[in-house]
Amino acid sequence: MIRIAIQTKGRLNEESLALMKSIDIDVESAKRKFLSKAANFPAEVLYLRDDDIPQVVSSGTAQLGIVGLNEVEERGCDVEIVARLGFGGCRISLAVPKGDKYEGVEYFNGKTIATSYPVILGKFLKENNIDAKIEVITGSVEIAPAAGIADAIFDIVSSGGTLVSNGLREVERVFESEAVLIANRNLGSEEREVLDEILFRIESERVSSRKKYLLMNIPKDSLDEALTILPAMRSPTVMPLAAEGWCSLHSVVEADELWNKVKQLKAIGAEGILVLTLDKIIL
Ligand code: PRT
Ligand code: ZN
Repeated sequence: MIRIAIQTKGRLNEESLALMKSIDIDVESAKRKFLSKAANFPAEVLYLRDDDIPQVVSSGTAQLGIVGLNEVEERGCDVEIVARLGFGGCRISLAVPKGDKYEGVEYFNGKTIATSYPVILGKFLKENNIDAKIEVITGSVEIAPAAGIADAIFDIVSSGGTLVSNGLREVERVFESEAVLIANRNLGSEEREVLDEILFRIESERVSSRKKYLLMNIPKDSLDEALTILPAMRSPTVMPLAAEGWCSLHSVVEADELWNKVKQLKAIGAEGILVLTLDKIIL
């Protein structure tokens, strides 16, 4: 049995649960229980605030966790980052009032910067030899300059809309983040096996989401050409059709090449082209 810490509510909750579902680990949402055992997998989910997840995983109260890389870095907890999950993308940036002249990081010398990420900011300032005061605020950092609490801010940016609506300008992108799967450093062999199974399923899911399954009828005369257009995982499947001179061709293609392939196949006489979404690809 492995315990996975997931955010109770907030920006990462929904996609963390969607990820669990996509790899067929069925757990109940946090609305019902703070600890939910999967019906069909040796795992249970522990719902927590994201701030607590790195610590809980590093101490071993949970063996795994899904959390923003920014939280892992800020808490400085010793955990293994086992997978980047491709959602919750954001950055932590320095922003200044939009009217201020900004010519480089020296701007921040002698300034006060409001943030909820003092550790990451402190490291950046040290690396750049900047002597600035860090004012720690836990919420609504973006209002600090207008409220006279600070000269600038260091905060999470995603679309940039919050900065614009608060009259601020992003000047330094300091830390790139996304949701990551973290693991305790001292997993037992059984826990490691469950983690490997989870990683295997995540990878299968990732591979299948980038591919499409393609079926079509094609004149036998065009088959050789079709096979050069469609390099499948090993080779495409070709089946005879009752209609004389035709066969059915099945293949897997990269989703971002789909329309280009379809165009080429139509040009050599393919008909009745079906495009299917793949649920899983087990390589
Ligand atoms: O309650 P709990 O402590 O669990 O949650 P929380 O309120 O601390 O965190 P939450 O749910 O807001 O964010 C969880 C994680 O999502 C963060 O640690 C990041 O890893 C990630 N993430 C991705 C974001 C954003 N995008 C984001 N845009 N976290 C916060 N924001 C906020 C940001 O603070 C700012 O106020 O959104 C605003 C900026 O957004 P834009 O789009 O206007 O630039
Ligand atoms: Zn939080």
